[in-house]
Amino acid sequence: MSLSRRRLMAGSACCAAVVLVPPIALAQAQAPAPDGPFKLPPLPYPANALEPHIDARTMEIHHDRHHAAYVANINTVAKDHPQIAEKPAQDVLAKLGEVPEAIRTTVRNNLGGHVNHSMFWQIMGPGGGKPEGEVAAAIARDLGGLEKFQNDFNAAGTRVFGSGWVFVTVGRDGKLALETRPNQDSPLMDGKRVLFGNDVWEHAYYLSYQNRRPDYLKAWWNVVNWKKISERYAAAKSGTLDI
Ligand code: MN3
Repeated sequence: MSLSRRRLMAGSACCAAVVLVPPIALAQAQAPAPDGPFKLPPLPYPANALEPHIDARTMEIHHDRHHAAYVANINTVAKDHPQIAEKPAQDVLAKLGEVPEAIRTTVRNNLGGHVNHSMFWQIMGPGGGKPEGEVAAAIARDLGGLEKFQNDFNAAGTRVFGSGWVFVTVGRDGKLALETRPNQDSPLMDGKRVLFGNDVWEHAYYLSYQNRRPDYLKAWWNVVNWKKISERYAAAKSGTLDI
């Protein structure tokens, strides 16, 4: 077993991803992910595309190191447990109890981290804008309208203690709900579908916002890709939304 693999495994057994890691661990995380069935999706825009709301360095570290580490960790597990790659990720997460106990926490943290971030890059983009059409109507119907919803979402994200996510879930009937999860947990673990969500781990905002998570949450709406969210909404209603 290589040194880098031992380090990654040790890291995954302890904590999903560390925000402040010693230089040697960062260097390891920069190495290409071990070959395996799980792939790091490229950012769908340049790392600086979300400035000034999310700075390029934050995006580079977040995608190229944090997300890459989740992918590397889950590929390492898949070498000895290939069955975790034989089903869609959302199905594995919905039935974590069927995953061998020895790897269950590693799968929860790293497959969870992989799907959460894969969704996250998709639903952001430069340009901002407002929800339209069915999504706007669903926000008005289920979440009290855009202004109330954004205030509630930001408040929920602020209340997450430590690391976690704030999500909007969507049912097959198009109904929306707001929920938060710790660490890299996901509503997928309850068989739900995620319309979109925001990462409130410190690594998502600390370089620009330091401890001011509420400022990050507020600014984040400027980089939400409502067109992509509309596509995800339509997919959810037709039963084809995966992660
Ligand atoms: Mn993150």
